Amino acid sequence: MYLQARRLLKLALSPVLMLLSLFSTGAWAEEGARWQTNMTPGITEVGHQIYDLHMWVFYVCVVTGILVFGVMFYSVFAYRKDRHPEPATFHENTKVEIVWTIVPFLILLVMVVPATKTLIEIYDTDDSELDILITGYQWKWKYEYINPNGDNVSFFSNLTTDAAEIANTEEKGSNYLLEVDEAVVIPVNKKVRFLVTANDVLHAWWVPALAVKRDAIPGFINEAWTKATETGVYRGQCAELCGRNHGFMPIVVNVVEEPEYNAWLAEKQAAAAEIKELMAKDFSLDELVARGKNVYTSGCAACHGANGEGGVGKAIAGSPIATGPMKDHMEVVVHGVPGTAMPAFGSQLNEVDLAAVITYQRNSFGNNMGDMLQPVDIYKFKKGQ
Ligand code: HEC
Ligand SMILES: [Cu+2]
Repeated sequence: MYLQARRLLKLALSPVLMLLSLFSTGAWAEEGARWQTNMTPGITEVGHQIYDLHMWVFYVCVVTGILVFGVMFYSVFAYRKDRHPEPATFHENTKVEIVWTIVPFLILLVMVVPATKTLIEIYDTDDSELDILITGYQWKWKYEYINPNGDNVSFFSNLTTDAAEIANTEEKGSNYLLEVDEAVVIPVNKKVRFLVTANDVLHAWWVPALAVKRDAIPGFINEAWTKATETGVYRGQCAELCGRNHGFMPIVVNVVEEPEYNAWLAEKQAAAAEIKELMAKDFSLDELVARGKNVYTSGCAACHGANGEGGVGKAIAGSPIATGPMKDHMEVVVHGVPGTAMPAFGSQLNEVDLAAVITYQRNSFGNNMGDMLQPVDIYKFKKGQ
C-alpha cells in the first residue's frame, strides 16, 4: 500500500523530475540518472545529430510556448471585461493574418531543414563495411554475419536472467532482463549495416546508444546502420509488443577494437567448421548422450524439468513420444508443437545437437530405448527424405 502510494506520487511528480533531470548535476545526478527521461546522444555521430535536433526542436517549442501563452495570459489579464467593456474589432485584418501565417511557416522551416538532413543520413545505408542479418523470433534474436567470401556466421542470442530474479525470489541483478548468452560483436569505427526481419510476428530491434530502432517484419527486410565511435557493451530491447515474453528478448551489443573483432569472428568460423565436420561423423550412443545432456540442460530443462519430470512442457520420463517411433520424436523437436509452448528447434539447433538431444531423451530419465540418431538422419528428415 505504502509502496504503491509512493509509486503513484513519483508518477505524479514525474514531469517535474523530468525537468530536473534535464538540468541535473551533483546531488541530483544519481536521482537524475534513474529518472533520466531525455534521449541519450549515444556513441554515434548520427545519435548526436538526433539528440541535437531533439534539443533544438524542444527549445523552439519552449520559446514558442512561452511567447504564445505569455501573450494569451497577458491579454486575458490586461483586456478583461471590467477594464475594456468595449471589445476591439480587428476581424479580417490582412496584416495580422499574413504575420500569423508567415511566422509559423518560418518556425517550421528552421525545424524541417535540419530534420531532413538528419533523416537522409539515417537512411543512407550505402558503403557498409559489415552486414548483419537480424531476425526476431518469439522470444530471442538471431544474428547472421554475412560473409561474401565464405560461410556466414550465425547464432541465437537468448536471455540469461535467472528465473528466480524474475519471480522476485532473488535480488535483481544490475542488468536485469538486459543480459544474454551471446552478444552481437561489432568493430568500432566501422559502418555496420543491419538487415532486420522477423520469423514469426512483428518485433523491433532497438539499441538507443547506437541510434538504431528498426521494425522487424516477417517477409520484409528493413535496413539500418551504425558506426560506433567508442568500445563498450551497449544494451537494448525489442520495441514492438510481440507476445507474452516481449520483455524477455533483450539485445546486447559488444563494440570492440577491430583485431578483437577479427579474433572473435575467426573463433566463430572455426566453431562452425567444426560442426560441419561433426555432421559427417558417426557418433556412438555414449557420445550422443553426453552431448545431448548439455543441450537438454541449456535448451529444454527450463520447460521439461532437470530430470525430465515436466513443467511448462510435458514429462519426458516415460513420454509416449520419447519412447515411441523415432520419426514422431524428430517431428516434435524439429517442427515443434504448433499452438503450444514447444518451439520448433529445427532452425535453432544444428543437426549434431538435435541428434544428440533426441538420443539423450530416449535414453535417460528411465527411458531406455537403446536407439540413436546420427546428424545425417536429422539432415535427411529436414529435407523430407
Ligand atoms: C518453452 C518451453 C519448452 C521448451 C524450451 C522445450 N519444450 Fe518440449 N514441449 C513443451 C510443451 C508445452 C510440450 C507439450 C506440447 C503438447 O501439448 O503436445 C512439449 C513437448 C515435447 C515433447 C513431446 C512430449 C510428449 O510426451 O508429448 C518432446 C519430445 C519435447 N517437447 C522435446 C523437447 C526438447 C528436445 C527440447 C529442447 C531442445 C524442448 N522440448 C524444449 C515446451 C517446451
Ligand atoms: Cu519482440
